[in-house]
Amino acid sequence: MRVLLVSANREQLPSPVVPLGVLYVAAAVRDAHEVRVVDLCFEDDPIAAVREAVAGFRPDVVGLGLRNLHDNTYGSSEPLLAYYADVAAAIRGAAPEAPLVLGGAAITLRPQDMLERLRAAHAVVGEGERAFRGLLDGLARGDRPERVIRAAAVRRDDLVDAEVLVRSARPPAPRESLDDLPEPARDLVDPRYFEVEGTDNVQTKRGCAFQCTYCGYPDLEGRKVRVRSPEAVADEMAARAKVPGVTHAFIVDSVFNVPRSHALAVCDALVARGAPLPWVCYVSPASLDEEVVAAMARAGCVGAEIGTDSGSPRVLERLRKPFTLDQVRRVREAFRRHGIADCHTFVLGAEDETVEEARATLAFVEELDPDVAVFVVFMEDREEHTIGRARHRQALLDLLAREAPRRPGWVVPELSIRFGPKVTRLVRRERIRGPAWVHLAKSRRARAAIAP
Ligand code: B12
Ligand code: SF4
Repeated sequence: MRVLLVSANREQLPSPVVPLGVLYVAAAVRDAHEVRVVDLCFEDDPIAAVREAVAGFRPDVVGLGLRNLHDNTYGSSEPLLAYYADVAAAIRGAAPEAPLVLGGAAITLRPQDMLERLRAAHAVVGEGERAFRGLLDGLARGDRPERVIRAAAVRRDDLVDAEVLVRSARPPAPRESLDDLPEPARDLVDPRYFEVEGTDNVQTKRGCAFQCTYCGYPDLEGRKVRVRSPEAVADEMAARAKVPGVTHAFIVDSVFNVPRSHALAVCDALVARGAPLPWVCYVSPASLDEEVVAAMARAGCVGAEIGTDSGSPRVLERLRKPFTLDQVRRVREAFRRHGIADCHTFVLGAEDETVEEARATLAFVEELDPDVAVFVVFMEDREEHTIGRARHRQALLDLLAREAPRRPGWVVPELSIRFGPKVTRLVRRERIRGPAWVHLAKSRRARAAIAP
């Protein structure tokens, strides 16, 4: 069958992101089906581009990859959903006979209303490789597959009784090793990603075993951690380093440093290949010690993003974060010693946090003095906007508006403080490559070093 995969994401901040999931899915099906990818990220007229791609290829099936429900401000998802609906309508209009299959993080997080709203034939919830392949093979045989296809790693109670879920008699697919998956179809990537910014993405594992209350990552990848062979990861990094324009890698794991033994093994394998690319990753202060930080530095890590979330022990506990503030302090010191830039994200207004606790978070950030601190004011997806809630949010934003501008490493995307198209244009004009926040961190450190 002819299969067109469409990556709808057009978000350019903090940087354009290579559609790794779509490329994994493309690789998993192209031995049996003819596959094309159309990426709308850099298209001036995405609707015209998708119509043209459909008309030129005449696909039997169209897979629509949807990544983000939110932008960086975590405000309303309405504008994105309206855009996705336009893309879906354009596809349906140009190929009315071809089943439209939705996939990607946005679908896994909200499968049912996305199916309805985008009037699609199917939705793949969770990892797409086996599920989409099974769906295509079924369609090719003339089967009538379920409307929602759930990947084996995803266990979501709310989906079990979902109206749209036509139960399957088939048992879930057996768990395969991640090493059995073909490498992402990088020959199909739009080269403009590496002209603009230079960061490619690599995955070393899937899953997160922690249970922070608000976090959807375990829903996306499962709670059981499955790892790739460290050698395969290092080979992939070494190969990416040879691609013109690729200057950095982002390790997209939910948490790079857990399990600890795997993180150390990946670092060793990278060192054995001469630390081929500078890279950035997400870490958790839980079980992150000096030995791991030193190994990361040797292996080429230049930046670590940390979901520290709060400076209030009570709020951390409420969020079920698996670490203490003392662990955060120790990790900060270790990164400083080993020359890895750190970027901590703080979420104000989550759970029943009081304004006093929000202030305690700001005081903690001041004491911690990370290279970069990003602040987000929490908003539930489709949260009901009561007047009280709106006032509380506004009070937190006012607090940040007063405090953040005079602290050099503080970033507030929602208030465009050290974030936004203007900052990005400046960074690109200077021909700075790799994640912009790492450069903000470096320049802060350099200024601190020469300060009297
Ligand atoms: C790494 C990461 C980043 C990095 C990316 C770095 C890089 N160069 O790649 C950075 C920090 C830059 C980033 C930024 C943002 N991110 Co982010 N990010 C992630 C993370 C942790 C991993 C994404 C990833 O690469 N996964 C690996 C690939 C292989 O998985 P995948 O894309 O999900 O694809 C699989 C399935 O979804 C499915 N699939 C995918 N496409 C398709 C298509 C079809 C047809 C089918 C059938 C299946 C299918 O199969 C794939 C293979 O199994 C996820 C959370 C998570 N654990 O998934 C959040 C996540 C994707 N990000 C999210 C968001 C919101 C953002 C930002 C808007 C805000 C922010 N700062 O976090 C920006 C937007 C950036 C942009 N330009 O789009 C959200 C998106 C959903 C939502 N809530 O809106 C997520 C899910 C986290 C969350 N908060 O819930 N992000
Ligand atoms: S450790 Fe990170 S990825 Fe895992 S549940 Fe907590 S916030 Fe989510």
